[in-house]
Amino acid sequence: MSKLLSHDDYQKLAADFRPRTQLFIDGRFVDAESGKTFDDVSPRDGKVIAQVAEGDAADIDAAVKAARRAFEKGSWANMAPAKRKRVLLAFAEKLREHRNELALLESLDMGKPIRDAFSVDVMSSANCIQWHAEAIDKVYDEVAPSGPDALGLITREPIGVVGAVVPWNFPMMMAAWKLGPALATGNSVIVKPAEQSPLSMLRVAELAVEAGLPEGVLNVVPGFGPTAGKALGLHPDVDCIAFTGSGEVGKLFLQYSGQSNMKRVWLEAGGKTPNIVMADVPDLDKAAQHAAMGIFFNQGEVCTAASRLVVQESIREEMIEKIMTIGETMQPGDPIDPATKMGAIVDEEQMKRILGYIEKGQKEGATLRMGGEQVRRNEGGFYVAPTVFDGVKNDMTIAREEIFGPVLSVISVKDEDEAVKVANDTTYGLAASIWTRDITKAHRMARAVKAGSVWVNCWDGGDMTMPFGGFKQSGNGRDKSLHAMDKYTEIKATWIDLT
Ligand code: TXE
Repeated sequence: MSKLLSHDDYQKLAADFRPRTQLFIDGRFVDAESGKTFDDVSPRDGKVIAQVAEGDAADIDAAVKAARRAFEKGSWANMAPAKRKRVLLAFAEKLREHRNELALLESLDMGKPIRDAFSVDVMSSANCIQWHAEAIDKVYDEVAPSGPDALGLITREPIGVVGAVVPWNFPMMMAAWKLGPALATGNSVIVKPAEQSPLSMLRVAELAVEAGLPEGVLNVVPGFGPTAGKALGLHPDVDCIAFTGSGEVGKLFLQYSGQSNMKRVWLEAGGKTPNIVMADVPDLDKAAQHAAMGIFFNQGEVCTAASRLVVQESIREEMIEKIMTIGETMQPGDPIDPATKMGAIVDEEQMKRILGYIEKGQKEGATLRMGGEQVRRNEGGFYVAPTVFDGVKNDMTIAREEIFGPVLSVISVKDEDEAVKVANDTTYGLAASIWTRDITKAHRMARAVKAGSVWVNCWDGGDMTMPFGGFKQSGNGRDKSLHAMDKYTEIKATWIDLT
Protein backbone atom coordinates (compact mmCIF):
# COMPACT_ATOMS: atom_id res chain seq x y z
CA MET A 1 0.00 0.00 0.00
CA SER A 2 1.29 3.45 -0.88
CA LYS A 3 2.86 5.63 1.76
CA LEU A 4 2.28 9.26 2.62
CA LEU A 5 4.79 11.25 0.52
CA SER A 6 6.88 14.27 1.45
CA HIS A 7 5.81 17.90 1.01
CA ASP A 8 8.31 18.19 -1.84
CA ASP A 9 6.86 15.18 -3.61
CA TYR A 10 3.32 16.46 -3.30
CA GLN A 11 4.41 19.88 -4.56
CA LYS A 12 5.98 18.24 -7.61
CA LEU A 13 2.81 16.22 -8.23
CA ALA A 14 0.70 19.35 -7.81
CA ALA A 15 2.84 21.21 -10.37
CA ASP A 16 2.16 18.43 -12.85
CA PHE A 17 -1.52 18.22 -12.02
CA ARG A 18 -3.78 17.04 -14.88
CA PRO A 19 -7.10 15.97 -13.45
CA ARG A 20 -10.11 14.62 -15.33
CA THR A 21 -12.36 17.58 -16.05
CA GLN A 22 -15.13 16.34 -18.35
CA LEU A 23 -18.49 14.90 -17.37
CA PHE A 24 -18.55 11.12 -16.97
CA ILE A 25 -21.65 9.73 -18.67
CA ASP A 26 -22.29 6.18 -19.84
CA GLY A 27 -18.73 5.11 -19.14
CA ARG A 28 -17.11 7.94 -21.13
CA PHE A 29 -15.71 11.38 -20.50
CA VAL A 30 -17.66 13.98 -22.49
CA ASP A 31 -17.93 17.75 -22.69
CA ALA A 32 -21.05 19.48 -21.44
CA GLU A 33 -23.64 19.76 -24.21
CA SER A 34 -23.47 23.55 -23.89
CA GLY A 35 -19.67 23.38 -24.20
CA LYS A 36 -19.44 25.47 -21.02
CA THR A 37 -16.79 25.08 -18.33
CA PHE A 38 -16.25 26.68 -14.94
CA ASP A 39 -13.13 27.62 -12.98
CA ASP A 40 -12.19 25.20 -10.25
CA VAL A 41 -10.28 27.24 -7.67
CA SER A 42 -7.95 25.67 -5.11
CA PRO A 43 -8.46 27.18 -1.65
CA ARG A 44 -4.79 26.45 -1.00
CA ASP A 45 -3.68 29.52 -2.97
CA GLY A 46 -6.82 30.89 -4.62
CA LYS A 47 -5.59 29.82 -8.07
CA VAL A 48 -7.61 28.12 -10.79
CA ILE A 49 -6.45 24.48 -10.97
CA ALA A 50 -8.83 23.22 -13.64
CA GLN A 51 -11.56 24.19 -16.05
CA VAL A 52 -14.32 21.74 -15.37
CA ALA A 53 -17.19 20.90 -17.73
CA GLU A 54 -20.32 22.60 -16.47
CA GLY A 55 -23.23 20.19 -16.61
CA ASP A 56 -26.78 21.50 -16.68
CA ALA A 57 -30.27 20.12 -17.31
CA ALA A 58 -29.38 18.66 -20.73
CA ASP A 59 -26.41 16.74 -19.32
CA ILE A 60 -28.38 15.57 -16.31
CA ASP A 61 -30.99 14.27 -18.72
CA ALA A 62 -28.33 12.42 -20.73
CA ALA A 63 -26.91 10.93 -17.53
CA VAL A 64 -30.36 9.87 -16.29
CA LYS A 65 -31.07 8.22 -19.66
CA ALA A 66 -27.75 6.35 -19.51
CA ALA A 67 -28.45 5.28 -15.93
CA ARG A 68 -31.96 4.13 -16.82
CA ARG A 69 -30.71 2.19 -19.86
CA ALA A 70 -28.09 0.44 -17.74
CA PHE A 71 -30.68 -0.35 -15.09
CA GLU A 72 -33.23 -1.73 -17.54
CA LYS A 73 -30.58 -3.77 -19.31
CA GLY A 74 -30.01 -5.46 -16.00
CA SER A 75 -26.32 -6.19 -16.48
CA TRP A 76 -25.74 -4.74 -13.01
CA ALA A 77 -29.14 -4.84 -11.31
CA ASN A 78 -29.69 -8.50 -12.18
CA MET A 79 -26.13 -9.65 -11.68
CA ALA A 80 -25.84 -12.29 -8.95
CA PRO A 81 -24.99 -10.57 -5.66
CA ALA A 82 -21.77 -12.58 -5.32
CA LYS A 83 -20.62 -11.26 -8.70
CA ARG A 84 -21.60 -7.68 -7.86
CA LYS A 85 -19.60 -8.12 -4.70
CA ARG A 86 -16.47 -9.05 -6.67
CA VAL A 87 -16.72 -5.96 -8.88
CA LEU A 88 -17.22 -3.67 -5.89
CA LEU A 89 -14.33 -5.26 -4.00
CA ALA A 90 -12.13 -4.59 -7.04
CA PHE A 91 -13.44 -1.00 -7.07
CA ALA A 92 -12.53 -0.54 -3.39
CA GLU A 93 -9.08 -1.95 -4.09
CA LYS A 94 -8.60 0.51 -6.97
CA LEU A 95 -9.31 3.39 -4.60
CA ARG A 96 -6.64 2.08 -2.24
CA GLU A 97 -4.15 1.60 -5.08
CA HIS A 98 -4.64 5.24 -6.10
CA ARG A 99 -4.54 6.49 -2.56
CA ASN A 100 -1.99 9.25 -3.07
CA GLU A 101 -3.47 10.48 -6.32
CA LEU A 102 -6.98 10.68 -4.84
CA ALA A 103 -5.74 12.24 -1.62
CA LEU A 104 -3.95 14.94 -3.61
CA LEU A 105 -7.06 15.63 -5.70
CA GLU A 106 -9.09 16.04 -2.53
CA SER A 107 -6.53 18.19 -0.77
CA LEU A 108 -5.93 20.55 -3.70
CA ASP A 109 -9.59 20.82 -4.57
CA MET A 110 -11.08 21.54 -1.16
CA GLY A 111 -8.15 22.39 1.08
CA LYS A 112 -8.11 19.57 3.60
CA PRO A 113 -4.78 18.37 5.04
CA ILE A 114 -3.28 15.74 2.77
CA ARG A 115 -2.62 13.45 5.72
CA ASP A 116 -6.36 13.36 6.51
CA ALA A 117 -7.32 12.89 2.88
CA PHE A 118 -4.80 10.04 2.73
CA SER A 119 -5.72 8.28 5.96
CA VAL A 120 -9.40 9.18 6.36
CA ASP A 121 -11.11 10.16 3.12
CA VAL A 122 -9.65 7.63 0.70
CA MET A 123 -9.52 4.75 3.16
CA SER A 124 -13.01 5.31 4.58
CA SER A 125 -14.42 5.56 1.08
CA ALA A 126 -12.78 2.26 0.10
CA ASN A 127 -13.89 0.62 3.35
CA CYS A 128 -17.46 1.75 2.83
CA ILE A 129 -17.63 0.30 -0.68
CA GLN A 130 -16.02 -2.89 0.60
CA TRP A 131 -18.34 -3.25 3.60
CA HIS A 132 -21.49 -3.02 1.50
CA ALA A 133 -19.99 -5.27 -1.16
CA GLU A 134 -19.26 -7.93 1.45
CA ALA A 135 -22.75 -7.64 2.91
CA ILE A 136 -24.69 -8.00 -0.30
CA ASP A 137 -24.39 -11.76 -0.72
CA LYS A 138 -25.23 -12.30 2.95
CA VAL A 139 -28.49 -10.45 3.39
CA TYR A 140 -31.60 -12.57 2.99
CA ASP A 141 -35.13 -11.59 2.10
CA GLU A 142 -38.08 -12.74 4.22
CA VAL A 143 -40.93 -15.19 4.13
CA ALA A 144 -44.02 -14.03 6.03
CA PRO A 145 -45.57 -16.20 8.77
CA SER A 146 -48.75 -16.45 6.70
CA GLY A 147 -50.09 -19.92 7.43
CA PRO A 148 -50.48 -23.00 5.21
CA ASP A 149 -52.75 -21.51 2.53
CA ALA A 150 -50.42 -18.84 1.24
CA LEU A 151 -46.81 -17.99 0.75
CA GLY A 152 -45.91 -14.41 1.56
CA LEU A 153 -42.58 -13.27 0.11
CA ILE A 154 -41.08 -10.00 1.27
CA THR A 155 -38.32 -9.12 -1.14
CA ARG A 156 -36.10 -6.13 -1.70
CA GLU A 157 -35.57 -4.67 -5.12
CA PRO A 158 -33.25 -1.88 -6.20
CA ILE A 159 -35.13 1.40 -6.42
CA GLY A 160 -33.72 2.16 -9.89
CA VAL A 161 -32.02 5.45 -10.72
CA VAL A 162 -30.45 7.26 -7.78
CA GLY A 163 -29.32 10.90 -7.81
CA ALA A 164 -26.57 11.58 -5.27
CA VAL A 165 -26.02 15.27 -4.53
CA VAL A 166 -22.95 15.67 -2.39
CA PRO A 167 -21.11 18.45 -0.57
CA TRP A 168 -17.53 19.64 -0.62
CA ASN A 169 -16.35 18.85 2.90
CA PHE A 170 -15.74 15.13 2.25
CA PRO A 171 -16.37 14.96 -1.49
CA MET A 172 -15.33 11.37 -2.06
CA MET A 173 -16.46 9.98 1.27
CA MET A 174 -19.96 11.45 1.19
CA ALA A 175 -20.35 10.02 -2.30
CA ALA A 176 -18.99 6.64 -1.14
CA TRP A 177 -21.50 6.49 1.72
CA LYS A 178 -24.18 6.61 -0.95
CA LEU A 179 -22.44 4.58 -3.65
CA GLY A 180 -21.64 1.63 -1.34
CA PRO A 181 -25.24 0.70 -0.50
CA ALA A 182 -26.78 2.05 -3.75
CA LEU A 183 -24.47 0.08 -6.04
CA ALA A 184 -24.41 -3.02 -3.85
CA THR A 185 -28.20 -3.23 -4.07
CA GLY A 186 -28.08 -2.96 -7.88
CA ASN A 187 -29.03 0.64 -8.62
CA SER A 188 -27.65 3.02 -11.23
CA VAL A 189 -26.36 6.33 -9.88
CA ILE A 190 -25.76 9.89 -11.05
CA VAL A 191 -23.46 11.84 -8.73
CA LYS A 192 -23.67 15.64 -8.74
CA PRO A 193 -20.53 16.73 -6.88
CA ALA A 194 -20.32 20.14 -5.24
CA GLU A 195 -19.03 22.79 -7.63
CA GLN A 196 -16.16 23.49 -5.23
CA SER A 197 -14.83 19.93 -5.37
CA PRO A 198 -15.71 17.96 -8.51
CA LEU A 199 -12.33 16.38 -9.28
CA SER A 200 -12.03 13.30 -7.08
CA MET A 201 -15.41 11.86 -8.13
CA LEU A 202 -14.52 12.06 -11.82
CA ARG A 203 -11.47 9.92 -11.19
CA VAL A 204 -13.38 7.60 -8.84
CA ALA A 205 -15.98 6.90 -11.55
CA GLU A 206 -13.26 6.07 -14.03
CA LEU A 207 -11.70 3.65 -11.55
CA ALA A 208 -15.10 2.02 -10.95
CA VAL A 209 -15.44 1.23 -14.65
CA GLU A 210 -11.87 -0.08 -14.73
CA ALA A 211 -12.87 -2.38 -11.87
CA GLY A 212 -15.70 -3.82 -13.97
CA LEU A 213 -18.73 -1.67 -13.21
CA PRO A 214 -20.86 -1.72 -16.38
CA GLU A 215 -21.13 1.51 -18.37
CA GLY A 216 -23.94 3.82 -17.36
CA VAL A 217 -24.21 2.43 -13.83
CA LEU A 218 -22.18 5.28 -12.36
CA ASN A 219 -22.30 8.75 -13.93
CA VAL A 220 -20.81 12.00 -12.65
CA VAL A 221 -22.12 15.41 -13.69
CA PRO A 222 -20.30 18.37 -12.14
CA GLY A 223 -22.21 21.63 -12.27
CA PHE A 224 -23.97 24.17 -10.11
CA GLY A 225 -26.77 23.55 -7.64
CA PRO A 226 -29.52 25.73 -9.13
CA THR A 227 -28.95 24.21 -12.59
CA ALA A 228 -27.54 20.66 -12.48
CA GLY A 229 -28.64 19.89 -8.90
CA LYS A 230 -32.14 21.22 -9.45
CA ALA A 231 -32.49 19.34 -12.75
CA LEU A 232 -31.66 16.09 -10.95
CA GLY A 233 -34.14 16.88 -8.18
CA LEU A 234 -36.91 17.62 -10.68
CA HIS A 235 -36.16 14.85 -13.14
CA PRO A 236 -39.22 12.61 -13.63
CA ASP A 237 -37.11 9.50 -14.21
CA VAL A 238 -34.98 9.71 -11.05
CA ASP A 239 -36.37 7.41 -8.37
CA CYS A 240 -34.47 8.63 -5.37
CA ILE A 241 -32.29 11.52 -4.24
CA ALA A 242 -29.62 11.04 -1.62
CA PHE A 243 -28.42 14.45 -0.49
CA THR A 244 -25.85 15.75 1.97
CA GLY A 245 -25.61 19.51 2.34
CA SER A 246 -27.37 22.49 3.89
CA GLY A 247 -30.87 22.31 5.34
CA GLU A 248 -31.95 25.08 3.02
CA VAL A 249 -31.13 23.04 -0.08
CA GLY A 250 -32.40 19.85 1.57
CA LYS A 251 -35.82 21.51 1.82
CA LEU A 252 -35.62 22.44 -1.87
CA PHE A 253 -35.16 18.76 -2.74
CA LEU A 254 -38.36 17.93 -0.86
CA GLN A 255 -40.10 20.54 -2.99
CA TYR A 256 -38.55 19.26 -6.23
CA SER A 257 -39.88 15.83 -5.36
CA GLY A 258 -43.39 17.18 -4.76
CA GLN A 259 -43.27 19.12 -8.00
CA SER A 260 -42.16 16.10 -10.03
CA ASN A 261 -42.54 12.37 -9.45
CA MET A 262 -42.59 12.04 -5.65
CA LYS A 263 -39.12 10.54 -5.75
CA ARG A 264 -37.74 9.37 -2.41
CA VAL A 265 -35.64 12.10 -0.80
CA TRP A 266 -33.02 11.24 1.78
CA LEU A 267 -31.35 14.15 3.51
CA GLU A 268 -28.35 14.69 5.72
CA ALA A 269 -28.46 18.37 6.48
CA GLY A 270 -25.82 19.17 9.07
CA GLY A 271 -25.83 19.77 12.79
CA LYS A 272 -24.85 21.77 15.84
CA THR A 273 -23.39 18.95 17.90
CA PRO A 274 -23.36 19.46 21.66
CA ASN A 275 -20.24 18.04 23.25
CA ILE A 276 -21.39 17.69 26.86
CA VAL A 277 -18.57 17.44 29.38
CA MET A 278 -19.71 16.76 32.93
CA ALA A 279 -17.51 17.48 35.95
CA ASP A 280 -17.04 13.73 36.50
CA VAL A 281 -15.40 13.34 33.07
CA PRO A 282 -13.18 10.24 33.28
CA ASP A 283 -10.17 11.81 31.54
CA LEU A 284 -10.04 15.56 31.04
CA ASP A 285 -7.04 15.42 28.70
CA LYS A 286 -8.80 12.97 26.42
CA ALA A 287 -11.97 15.05 26.53
CA ALA A 288 -9.99 18.17 25.57
CA GLN A 289 -8.22 16.32 22.77
CA HIS A 290 -11.54 15.13 21.34
CA ALA A 291 -13.14 18.55 21.82
CA ALA A 292 -10.29 20.19 19.88
CA MET A 293 -10.36 17.59 17.11
CA GLY A 294 -14.12 17.80 17.16
CA ILE A 295 -14.03 21.43 16.08
CA PHE A 296 -10.68 21.86 14.30
CA PHE A 297 -10.54 18.60 12.29
CA ASN A 298 -11.21 19.31 8.59
CA GLN A 299 -11.23 23.05 9.48
CA GLY A 300 -14.50 22.49 11.31
CA GLU A 301 -16.17 21.74 7.99
CA VAL A 302 -17.80 18.63 9.40
CA CYS A 303 -21.52 17.98 9.81
CA THR A 304 -20.89 16.45 13.23
CA ALA A 305 -18.38 19.15 14.29
CA ALA A 306 -18.47 19.43 18.07
CA SER A 307 -19.32 23.11 17.72
CA ARG A 308 -21.00 23.57 21.11
CA LEU A 309 -18.94 22.64 24.15
CA VAL A 310 -21.59 22.29 26.84
CA VAL A 311 -19.47 22.07 29.95
CA GLN A 312 -20.12 21.98 33.67
CA GLU A 313 -18.92 25.23 35.18
CA SER A 314 -16.39 23.73 37.64
CA ILE A 315 -14.18 22.37 34.83
CA ARG A 316 -14.90 25.00 32.16
CA GLU A 317 -11.69 27.03 32.47
CA GLU A 318 -9.44 23.98 32.59
CA MET A 319 -11.12 22.51 29.50
CA ILE A 320 -10.81 25.78 27.57
CA GLU A 321 -7.13 26.11 28.39
CA LYS A 322 -6.38 22.58 27.30
CA ILE A 323 -8.35 23.01 24.07
CA MET A 324 -6.52 26.26 23.29
CA THR A 325 -3.15 24.59 23.87
CA ILE A 326 -4.07 21.90 21.34
CA GLY A 327 -5.51 24.54 19.01
CA GLU A 328 -2.13 26.30 18.97
CA THR A 329 -0.58 23.15 17.49
CA MET A 330 -3.25 23.11 14.76
CA GLN A 331 -2.61 26.50 13.14
CA PRO A 332 -3.43 26.33 9.42
CA GLY A 333 -0.71 25.27 7.00
CA ASP A 334 -0.27 24.25 3.37
CA PRO A 335 -2.86 21.50 2.83
CA ILE A 336 -0.45 19.36 0.81
CA ASP A 337 2.24 19.44 3.50
CA PRO A 338 1.93 16.15 5.44
CA ALA A 339 2.79 18.05 8.63
CA THR A 340 -0.32 20.23 8.33
CA LYS A 341 -3.11 19.49 10.79
CA MET A 342 -5.54 22.15 9.62
CA GLY A 343 -5.81 23.27 6.01
CA ALA A 344 -7.71 25.88 4.01
CA ILE A 345 -11.41 26.77 4.07
CA VAL A 346 -13.11 25.52 0.91
CA ASP A 347 -13.63 28.89 -0.78
CA GLU A 348 -13.68 32.61 -0.21
CA GLU A 349 -17.44 32.67 0.31
CA GLN A 350 -17.27 30.07 3.08
CA MET A 351 -14.33 31.89 4.69
CA LYS A 352 -16.31 35.14 4.68
CA ARG A 353 -19.33 33.33 6.12
CA ILE A 354 -17.17 32.02 8.98
CA LEU A 355 -15.58 35.42 9.62
CA GLY A 356 -19.09 36.93 9.59
CA TYR A 357 -20.16 34.51 12.33
CA ILE A 358 -17.07 35.40 14.35
CA GLU A 359 -17.96 39.08 14.11
CA LYS A 360 -21.54 38.32 15.13
CA GLY A 361 -20.34 36.29 18.11
CA GLN A 362 -18.39 39.28 19.38
CA LYS A 363 -21.26 41.69 18.73
CA GLU A 364 -23.70 39.47 20.60
CA GLY A 365 -21.43 39.47 23.65
CA ALA A 366 -19.43 36.24 23.55
CA THR A 367 -15.79 36.45 24.68
CA LEU A 368 -13.20 35.68 22.02
CA ARG A 369 -10.48 33.64 23.72
CA MET A 370 -8.48 32.53 20.71
CA GLY A 371 -8.12 33.11 16.96
CA GLY A 372 -10.95 34.91 15.24
CA GLU A 373 -9.17 36.02 12.09
CA GLN A 374 -8.03 35.12 8.61
CA VAL A 375 -4.42 33.91 8.54
CA ARG A 376 -1.75 33.09 5.91
CA ARG A 377 -3.03 36.03 3.82
CA ASN A 378 0.16 36.08 1.74
CA GLU A 379 -0.52 32.61 0.40
CA GLY A 380 -3.57 33.81 -1.52
CA GLY A 381 -5.73 31.01 -0.10
CA PHE A 382 -8.50 30.98 2.48
CA TYR A 383 -7.39 30.23 6.02
CA VAL A 384 -9.06 30.86 9.36
CA ALA A 385 -7.29 30.48 12.72
CA PRO A 386 -8.63 28.01 15.30
CA THR A 387 -11.17 30.08 17.21
CA VAL A 388 -12.63 29.70 20.69
CA PHE A 389 -15.54 31.69 22.13
CA ASP A 390 -16.28 31.57 25.85
CA GLY A 391 -19.36 32.92 27.62
CA VAL A 392 -21.68 31.80 24.83
CA LYS A 393 -25.42 31.70 25.51
CA ASN A 394 -27.38 29.12 23.60
CA ASP A 395 -29.60 31.76 22.01
CA MET A 396 -26.64 33.52 20.36
CA THR A 397 -26.31 33.08 16.60
CA ILE A 398 -22.98 31.25 16.94
CA ALA A 399 -24.69 28.63 19.11
CA ARG A 400 -27.72 28.25 16.86
CA GLU A 401 -26.43 28.22 13.29
CA GLU A 402 -24.05 25.79 11.68
CA ILE A 403 -20.85 27.79 11.12
CA PHE A 404 -18.93 25.06 9.31
CA GLY A 405 -15.60 26.48 10.35
CA PRO A 406 -13.06 26.09 13.19
CA VAL A 407 -15.15 28.07 15.68
CA LEU A 408 -15.95 26.63 19.10
CA SER A 409 -18.74 28.00 21.30
CA VAL A 410 -18.30 27.25 24.99
CA ILE A 411 -21.57 27.17 26.94
CA SER A 412 -21.39 26.77 30.70
CA VAL A 413 -24.10 24.73 32.49
CA LYS A 414 -24.69 23.99 36.16
CA ASP A 415 -25.99 20.41 36.05
CA GLU A 416 -27.21 17.44 34.02
CA ASP A 417 -30.72 18.82 33.46
CA GLU A 418 -29.45 22.09 32.10
CA ALA A 419 -26.91 20.27 29.91
CA VAL A 420 -29.63 18.16 28.28
CA LYS A 421 -31.90 21.18 27.89
CA VAL A 422 -29.18 23.18 26.14
CA ALA A 423 -28.16 20.17 24.02
CA ASN A 424 -31.72 19.71 22.75
CA ASP A 425 -32.44 23.41 22.29
CA THR A 426 -31.59 23.34 18.58
CA THR A 427 -33.35 22.64 15.30
CA TYR A 428 -30.66 20.05 14.54
CA GLY A 429 -30.30 16.49 15.85
CA LEU A 430 -27.38 14.85 14.13
CA ALA A 431 -25.04 13.89 16.97
CA ALA A 432 -24.10 14.49 20.59
CA SER A 433 -21.20 13.56 22.87
CA ILE A 434 -21.50 12.92 26.58
CA TRP A 435 -18.54 12.70 28.93
CA THR A 436 -19.07 11.23 32.39
CA ARG A 437 -17.67 8.35 34.43
CA ASP A 438 -21.15 7.58 35.83
CA ILE A 439 -22.65 4.83 33.66
CA THR A 440 -26.20 5.48 34.85
CA LYS A 441 -25.92 9.16 34.07
CA ALA A 442 -24.41 8.33 30.68
CA HIS A 443 -27.35 6.09 29.74
CA ARG A 444 -29.88 8.55 31.13
CA MET A 445 -28.41 11.43 29.16
CA ALA A 446 -27.92 9.35 26.00
CA ARG A 447 -31.65 8.60 26.07
CA ALA A 448 -32.62 12.18 26.73
CA VAL A 449 -30.54 13.70 23.97
CA LYS A 450 -32.35 13.98 20.63
CA ALA A 451 -29.70 12.99 18.11
CA GLY A 452 -29.11 10.24 15.57
CA SER A 453 -25.66 9.43 16.99
CA VAL A 454 -24.69 9.64 20.65
CA TRP A 455 -21.08 9.15 21.63
CA VAL A 456 -20.16 8.44 25.21
CA ASN A 457 -16.68 9.39 26.36
CA CYS A 458 -15.56 10.09 22.81
CA TRP A 459 -16.39 12.29 19.84
CA ASP A 460 -17.25 10.74 16.48
CA GLY A 461 -17.14 7.14 17.64
CA GLY A 462 -18.30 4.24 15.54
CA ASP A 463 -17.49 2.52 12.29
CA MET A 464 -19.27 1.16 9.23
CA THR A 465 -21.45 -1.07 11.40
CA MET A 466 -23.23 1.94 12.93
CA PRO A 467 -26.00 3.85 11.13
CA PHE A 468 -25.49 7.59 10.68
CA GLY A 469 -28.14 10.25 10.19
CA GLY A 470 -30.20 12.88 11.87
CA PHE A 471 -33.22 13.57 14.02
CA LYS A 472 -35.22 16.76 13.46
CA GLN A 473 -33.94 19.11 10.75
CA SER A 474 -30.66 17.25 10.46
CA GLY A 475 -32.50 15.05 8.00
CA ASN A 476 -33.89 11.58 7.52
CA GLY A 477 -32.67 8.15 6.51
CA ARG A 478 -29.39 6.60 7.53
CA ASP A 479 -26.01 6.21 5.86
CA LYS A 480 -23.65 3.34 6.79
CA SER A 481 -24.60 -0.07 8.25
CA LEU A 482 -27.27 -2.33 6.75
CA HIS A 483 -29.82 0.41 7.43
CA ALA A 484 -28.31 2.40 4.55
CA MET A 485 -29.68 -0.21 2.16
CA ASP A 486 -33.22 0.82 3.14
CA LYS A 487 -32.73 4.05 1.22
CA TYR A 488 -31.95 2.35 -2.07
CA THR A 489 -34.41 -0.51 -2.10
CA GLU A 490 -38.17 -0.94 -2.40
CA ILE A 491 -39.90 -3.69 -0.48
CA LYS A 492 -42.14 -5.92 -2.53
CA ALA A 493 -44.82 -8.08 -0.89
CA THR A 494 -45.73 -11.07 -3.06
CA TRP A 495 -48.70 -13.10 -1.82
CA ILE A 496 -49.08 -16.52 -3.43
CA ASP A 497 -52.40 -18.22 -2.87
CA LEU A 498 -51.77 -21.92 -2.32
CA THR A 499 -55.37 -23.09 -2.14
O1 TXE B 1 -24.18 23.89 0.72
P1 TXE B 1 -25.29 23.50 -0.32
P2 TXE B 1 -23.07 25.06 0.61
C1 TXE B 1 -23.90 23.51 5.31
C2 TXE B 1 -22.84 24.28 6.06
C3 TXE B 1 -22.37 25.27 5.04
C4 TXE B 1 -23.66 25.56 4.32
C5 TXE B 1 -23.52 26.09 2.93
O2 TXE B 1 -23.43 24.93 7.14
O3 TXE B 1 -21.85 26.41 5.64
O4 TXE B 1 -24.32 24.32 4.25
O5 TXE B 1 -22.69 25.25 2.13
C6 TXE B 1 -26.10 21.52 -4.28
N1 TXE B 1 -30.76 22.78 -6.09
N2 TXE B 1 -23.37 22.27 4.77
O6 TXE B 1 -23.65 26.32 0.11
O7 TXE B 1 -25.63 24.70 -1.13
C7 TXE B 1 -24.67 22.00 -4.37
O8 TXE B 1 -24.29 22.20 -5.71
C8 TXE B 1 -30.12 21.59 -6.08
C9 TXE B 1 -23.55 21.13 5.61
O9 TXE B 1 -21.96 24.54 -0.17
O10 TXE B 1 -26.36 22.81 0.42
C10 TXE B 1 -23.92 20.90 -3.65
O11 TXE B 1 -23.71 19.80 -4.53
N3 TXE B 1 -28.91 21.41 -5.57
C11 TXE B 1 -23.22 19.89 4.95
C12 TXE B 1 -24.90 20.49 -2.55
O12 TXE B 1 -26.18 20.95 -2.98
C13 TXE B 1 -28.29 22.47 -5.01
C14 TXE B 1 -22.19 19.86 3.91
C15 TXE B 1 -24.60 21.10 -1.18
O13 TXE B 1 -24.54 22.48 -1.30
C16 TXE B 1 -28.90 23.74 -4.98
C17 TXE B 1 -22.13 21.10 3.12
C18 TXE B 1 -30.19 23.88 -5.55
N4 TXE B 1 -30.84 25.05 -5.58
C19 TXE B 1 -22.68 22.24 3.60
N5 TXE B 1 -28.06 24.59 -4.38
C20 TXE B 1 -23.33 18.64 5.75
N6 TXE B 1 -24.55 18.16 5.97
O14 TXE B 1 -22.35 18.06 6.14
C21 TXE B 1 -26.95 23.89 -4.05
N7 TXE B 1 -27.08 22.60 -4.43
